[in-house]
Amino acid sequence: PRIVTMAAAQLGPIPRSETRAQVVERLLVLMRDAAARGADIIVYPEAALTAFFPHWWIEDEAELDSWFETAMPSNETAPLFAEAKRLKIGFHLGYCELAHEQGRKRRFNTAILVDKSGAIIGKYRKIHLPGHAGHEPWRPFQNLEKRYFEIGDLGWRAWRTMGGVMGLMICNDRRWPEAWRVLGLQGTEMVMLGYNTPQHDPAMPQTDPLQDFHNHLSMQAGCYANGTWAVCVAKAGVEEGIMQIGGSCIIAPSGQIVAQALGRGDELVMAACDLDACTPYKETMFNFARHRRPEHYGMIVER
Ligand code: ING
Repeated sequence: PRIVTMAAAQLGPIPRSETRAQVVERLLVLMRDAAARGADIIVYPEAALTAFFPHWWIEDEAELDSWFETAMPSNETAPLFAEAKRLKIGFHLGYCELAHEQGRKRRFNTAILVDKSGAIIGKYRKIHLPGHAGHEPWRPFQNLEKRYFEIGDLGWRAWRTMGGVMGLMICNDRRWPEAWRVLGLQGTEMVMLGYNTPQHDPAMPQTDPLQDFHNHLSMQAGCYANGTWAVCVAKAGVEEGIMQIGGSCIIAPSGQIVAQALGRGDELVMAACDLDACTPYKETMFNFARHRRPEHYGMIVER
C-alpha cells in the first residue's frame, strides 16, 4: 500500500467584508486540525481567499483587480506556506491570479500544489470557464468567469510528488470527461479540485434539485474511468446571498465516495488513500495501451 492521508478542507461562505488575513486564519485552523489528524495534504476550494466575485457585475477595473492575488505567496498568504512547512503538510490552494506576462495584465482562475517543504510544485489555470461574458441583469446573480478570466494556458498536468502522481483541475472542468482523461493519460493517481457551485442555476432551474447529484456524478465517473482518487472541495453555504452546494468529498478509483462533508460550513473531511488501489483499474479495465482506440476519437478534438 502507498497511503497518502488526504484532508478536504471545505470552506463556508467568505463575505466580501472578510479580509484575506481573516480567511487565512480559517485556513490555518483547518490545516492544524488536518495535521493533528495525520494528513499529508490538505485541499482548499477554488477561489479560497475571497468571495466568489464572478457572481457580481464589476465595472471598475481597480475594484475587479482587488479580488486578485498579484503574488503567491503574498504577505497575507505567507503564514499559510510557513505553517505548512512547519507542520510538514502539503496543500492545494485555489485563488484568482493577476499576472503580468507577455507585456500585459492577465487574469486567471488558478490553483497551486505546494509540497511539504512549502515549494510550489505545480500550477493550473482553469480552462473550462462557465457562464457568460456580458452583464445579464435577468439573472439573480451572474457568472462572469468568461469576462474576468482568460482561458488557462498551462493545460492539465500531473506531477510526481508527495508519494504519487498528482493532478489539478478546477470546478467546471470536473463536468468535462476530457479534463479527467488528459490527467488519466499522464498516470494521475490523485486529482485535487475546488468548486464554487450555486444551488440555483438561472439557466436551468429544473436542475437545482440535482446539483449535488450532478456534482458527485461527474467526479465519481471521472475517477472510475481514469483509475484515480480525487479530493473535491466546496466553498459552500450562503455567500453574499447565493446558496452554494457543499458535498466536499474524497472519491476512490472505484468511483465510491469514501468520505464527504455533512454541512455547508468550514469542515474537514479525511481519508487515508491507498494510491495502489489505482493500479487494478489502470492495468485492467482502463488499460489505455491495451483498450483505448484513439484512431476513432478524432471528433472529440475537432473544433
Ligand atoms: N461553478 C459552477 C460549476 O461548474 C456552474 C458553474 C454552476 C455551471 C451550475 C453550471 C451549472 O460548478 C464554477 N465556478 O465553475
